[in-house]
Amino acid sequence: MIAAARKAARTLQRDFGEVENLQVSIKGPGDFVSAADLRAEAIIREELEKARPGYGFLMEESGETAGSDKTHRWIVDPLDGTTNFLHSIPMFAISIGLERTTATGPQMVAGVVYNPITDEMFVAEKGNGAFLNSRRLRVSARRDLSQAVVVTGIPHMGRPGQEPFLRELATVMDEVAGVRRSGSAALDMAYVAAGRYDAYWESGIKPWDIAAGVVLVREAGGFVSDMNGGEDFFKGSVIATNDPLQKPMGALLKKAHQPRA
Ligand code: LIP
Repeated sequence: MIAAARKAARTLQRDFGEVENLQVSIKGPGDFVSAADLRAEAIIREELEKARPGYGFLMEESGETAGSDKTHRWIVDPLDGTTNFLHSIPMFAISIGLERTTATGPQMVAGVVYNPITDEMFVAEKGNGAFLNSRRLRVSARRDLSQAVVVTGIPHMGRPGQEPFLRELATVMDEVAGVRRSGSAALDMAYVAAGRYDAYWESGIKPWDIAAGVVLVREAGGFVSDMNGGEDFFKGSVIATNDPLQKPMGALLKKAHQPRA
């Protein structure tokens, strides 16, 4: 997984430099970034197929590919933070997650999130901890929302959920020390695992945006759930945080959607 991320990163680093030149072109870098995304995905698929023949794939650009091994599936976003990349904002990552299905159902068991520009390689394997460039990661120890800096995703033009999000933001911003928006869910999850953010929440998210981050946060001692505290975070809503803030954050987001008195 690390080798696949590093190999794809080499083309993304080169393409990122080219995008900066394209910002001033009339056509803009849109098509170029789409090509960069597809190139990175093809490299990752080739490397993972060599390493683990038969595993299935769920990839942002090429969708679902069933494998001969029905118990393993890669869940991959080759370029999470596409809009940042398009605007030469160096906050994007390659995200590779591995899902294993046993008698108890599917579970994420390994994850890699790599930002090629900062050279930050976040890795985790179930039961073996989470690491950033070989340094052990732990989620933050903050227990009080009033001291917490939280991160989220903001719906934009063409994305549903703007009204519910504004209710969530109005409720959360009144209780925390700060709200951030990075543009990469994979890095948001990695930063929660590293203790940089105290909590992350987002609705309308895709499995490939957060699959690797689920393992990072859990192996760093944190908790990942859907907005109702369940395991359905691949259905589009996610909260990732530490133990003390798990309940307060969930209650705050539930309060945001209660009818106003
Ligand atoms: C992005 C997510 C981000 C979300 C953006 C976008 P992409 O993924 O990582 O958190 O808010 O709207 O979906 O599209 O750059 O891979």
